[in-house]
Amino acid sequence: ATDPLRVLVTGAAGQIGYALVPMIARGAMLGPDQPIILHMLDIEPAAEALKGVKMELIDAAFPLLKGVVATTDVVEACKGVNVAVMVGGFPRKEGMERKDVMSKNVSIYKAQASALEQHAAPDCKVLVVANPANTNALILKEFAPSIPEKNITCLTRLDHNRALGQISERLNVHVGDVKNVIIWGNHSSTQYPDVNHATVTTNGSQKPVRELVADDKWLNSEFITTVQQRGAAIIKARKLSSALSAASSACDHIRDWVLGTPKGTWVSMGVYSDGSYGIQPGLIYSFPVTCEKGEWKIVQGLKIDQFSREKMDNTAQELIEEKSLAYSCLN
Ligand code: NAX
Repeated sequence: ATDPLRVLVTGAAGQIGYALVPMIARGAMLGPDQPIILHMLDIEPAAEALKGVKMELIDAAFPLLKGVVATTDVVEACKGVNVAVMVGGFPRKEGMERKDVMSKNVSIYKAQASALEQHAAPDCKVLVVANPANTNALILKEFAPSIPEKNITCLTRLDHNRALGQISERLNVHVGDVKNVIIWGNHSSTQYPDVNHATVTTNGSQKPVRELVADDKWLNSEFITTVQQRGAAIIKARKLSSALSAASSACDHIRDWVLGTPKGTWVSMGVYSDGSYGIQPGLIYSFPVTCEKGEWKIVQGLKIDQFSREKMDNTAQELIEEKSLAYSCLN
């Protein structure tokens, strides 16, 4: 029998946590044959709610779920974890300054970085979901220097999946037949959803999305803003932010990272920039990646036109500013 893997979910009593933990326990993240021990962390005000989630996990009698740790102690939460999904954070509340939100999250991610560094399994893979996701991941990386930087990522797969969804709706094709969109940059409204290399499989052959949509005006404006603003549209409709789609895409992110991307397919992940595509090293930036044997690799050699270049640089610029804001909070 396979040994169980320990998966940490922080902020597990929250909305995304509530959608995410049953998905993990059903094998959506690490596969249908991989037993799981779930570690759930939240803070004291949510301790009772967290207990309730644990009760429900027990009641659901998941065959793959070999244990549940529900705690408000970050050290206990991080012990021996193989995968860490960081959903907990300080939300932006109305009227709050950007700097105040950043400052709260910097101190959370600094503390959790140290706990992971000291207590997680040495090869632990980290996915940061909580906003500002790229910059939280960067802080985590800075304060967990012994965790290899390639093990620290942030979630832009939701944006990626939203882009696939928009193309599939527009062309009236199944979303599984659309692939190789790219989300470049920050998980924020400056992200650049790029369809220049995306394809649709119809009747066994692959056609470029640009050719099939045949409406550059829509692709270069409305499509991009719809994907960028999708989070806000969900809030408007649901009076709550995206949760099931965020949880599902977090599973997709880890699953593809650990089990590999299908041949000929790439996905978007926020990863530590090595300078590819002229993006300043030292930022966590979303790139197209392929994964094999538990390692991601940035897709190289894609042609970048002037339109894309500007948008890729613009979102990099925002990340540079977030980084300096985050550093100014460290003192
Ligand atoms: P909720 O407010 O429902 O849940 C957050 C949970 O985190 C709460 O239970 C809270 O008590 C807990 N928490 C706060 N500080 C903590 C700490 N120091 N340690 C452990 N837990 C802590 O928010 P939810 O809707 O679940 O969203 C969670 C985060 O995901 C937010 O930061 C949100 O902005 C971000 N998102 C990121 C997305 C992405 O694609 N990267 C998309 C969805 C989502 O908006």
